[in-house]
Amino acid sequence: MYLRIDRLQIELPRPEEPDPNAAAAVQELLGGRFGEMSTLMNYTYQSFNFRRRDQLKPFYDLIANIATEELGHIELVAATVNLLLQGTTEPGAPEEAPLEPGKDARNTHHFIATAQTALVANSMGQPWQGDYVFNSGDLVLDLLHNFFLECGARLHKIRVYEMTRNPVAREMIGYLLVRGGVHIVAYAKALEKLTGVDLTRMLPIPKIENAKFPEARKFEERGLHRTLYRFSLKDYQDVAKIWRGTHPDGGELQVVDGPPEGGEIPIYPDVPEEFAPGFSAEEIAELAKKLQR
Ligand code: MN3
Repeated sequence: MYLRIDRLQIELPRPEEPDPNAAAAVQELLGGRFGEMSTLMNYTYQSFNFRRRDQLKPFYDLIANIATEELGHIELVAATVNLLLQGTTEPGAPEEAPLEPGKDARNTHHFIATAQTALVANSMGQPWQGDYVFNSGDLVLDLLHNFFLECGARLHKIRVYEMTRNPVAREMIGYLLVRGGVHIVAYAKALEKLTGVDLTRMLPIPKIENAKFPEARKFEERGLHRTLYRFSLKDYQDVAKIWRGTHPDGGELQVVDGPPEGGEIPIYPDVPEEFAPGFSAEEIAELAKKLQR
């Protein structure tokens, strides 16, 4: 089962202006084949379906614990999409076509389907699909797939970074490059334990260091690339049997018992031209007063 903390894994900067086309590009990192929905659901189902947890617990703990971190990653990318879309349209009567800016935006679904918030879809609007989940039951093959998935995810993050200078998007990507880097090394270490093969010699894929990205570098300077968070009150302790020793780039690996401190979830304003959340500002204030009682 899950407990939930009402915070984002980092504090996101607030945008100075709307950037709906950056939001459309960022969708790839949420609902694309190599997006956070895919890492989340791959590790989640691999943990649900894991065989011989009694004997192979460190590998189970690693997959289950990383799955839980990924739940916070979809949350972070969704918040980024929402912030980038914020302010794209202004209130107005229907005959004034207040949603007209959405007509020429890359993703019209943001304006028609979700009232300018995140979709479970990629940058072209294609819905995330369950067959992005690979779970063969062969532990080495599943871990090898996860290593590949994280490297593909890294490539896509870097390409989206190269598509937008938006500081909100880049902050999120910088952080997730570092966290994805942890997961790449973690799956490589798990495979080394099982087979003796050192996959870290292939890294980085693609051949560019995280430190080349200022928004990733600052998180690495805080040691986050060497840190595995344990996302549980008491469980998944055996991650420390895999996440130990030195990082391929140097420095000691460490397990932190608990989540990152994180940042606040933004409060999204009402968007009357989208009829969301469906009450006027005065009615919302009135409701808030009533709910206080
Ligand atoms: Mn992730």
